[in-house]
Amino acid sequence: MGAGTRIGAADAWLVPAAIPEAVIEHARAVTAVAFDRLAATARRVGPWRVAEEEPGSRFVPTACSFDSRWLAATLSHGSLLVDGGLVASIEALLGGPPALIEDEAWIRRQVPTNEAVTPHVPHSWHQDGALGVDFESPAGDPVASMLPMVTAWCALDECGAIAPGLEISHDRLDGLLRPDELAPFAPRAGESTVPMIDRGDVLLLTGAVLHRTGRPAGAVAARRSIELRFVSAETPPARLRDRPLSRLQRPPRSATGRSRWDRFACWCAPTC
Ligand SMILES: O=C(O)CCC(=O)C(=O)O
Repeated sequence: MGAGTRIGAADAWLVPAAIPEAVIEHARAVTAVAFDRLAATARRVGPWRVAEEEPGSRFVPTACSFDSRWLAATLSHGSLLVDGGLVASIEALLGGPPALIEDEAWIRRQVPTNEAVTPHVPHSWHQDGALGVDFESPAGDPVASMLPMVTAWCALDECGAIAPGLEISHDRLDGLLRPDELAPFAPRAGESTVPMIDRGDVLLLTGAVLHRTGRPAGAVAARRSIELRFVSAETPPARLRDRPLSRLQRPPRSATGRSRWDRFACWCAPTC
C-alpha cells in the first residue's frame, strides 16, 4: 500500500487528508442537516419507527446510522474518494478494480459513551469480512469465509480523543473469529490503537481487521463518518451475488484535470 501509516501488523492504514477540504465541508453540512432531521423524527415517533417515516434512510437506531444512498442527490461517494486519489490504494489492496457494495455504505454518528441514549450503543469488536456469514450454518466453514474486501472509513469530524473514533487491533488475522471468540476479545495493552483522526482522513481496512468503535475516556464531542465497502469488480464474492454492486474504475483525468467515476460521474461535490 502506498500512502498511509500502517496500524500495527493489521491490514489497516490511516491515510491523512485523503478527502479534499471542500468535499468534507460539503459532506459535513449535508449530514448535519440529515442527522437533525432524523433526531427530530425520532423525538416525534420514537427511534424504531424512524426508518418507516423517512423512506430510504434505513435508519439503524442502535448505531445512529443511515444508508448513504438517502443523500445521493446531494452527496456523492465519488466525490469522497476520487478527488483524493484513494481509488488506486483500494485497487491495490483488492488486486483489481473495485466495486462498491451500494447497500453497505453507511453514514454514522457516534457520541461519547456517557451521552449515548438507549438504544444507541458503540460497535463491538468485529471483522467486516464477516458480512453475510451464517455462523450457525452447518454447510461450509464460516471461519474460512472471510470476504476479500476493503472498507474506506471516512471521518467527517476530528476523533480519537475528543470524540469516539475507531479502535483497531494490531493482530493480523487470516480468517474470521466466531462470535463466541469475539465477545470476550480484549487486546492486551499496546496491542490495539485508537488513531487520532482529523476530518478528511480515511482508514482503509481489509475484511480481516478486528475493530470496534473507539471509546476515549475524555470524549466530549460526537463524530460522523461515512463507510464505503468494496470488493473486486472482476471476481465479486458469490455471497454477494444478490447485492447491488457498482463497478468503480480508476478515474481517468478529464480535459479539465478533474477525475471521475464511470458511474458516479460528477456527483454533487461543491465544485461540480
Ligand atoms: O463507526 C464506528 O464506530 C464503527 C463502525 C464499524 O466498525 C463498522 O461498521 O464496520
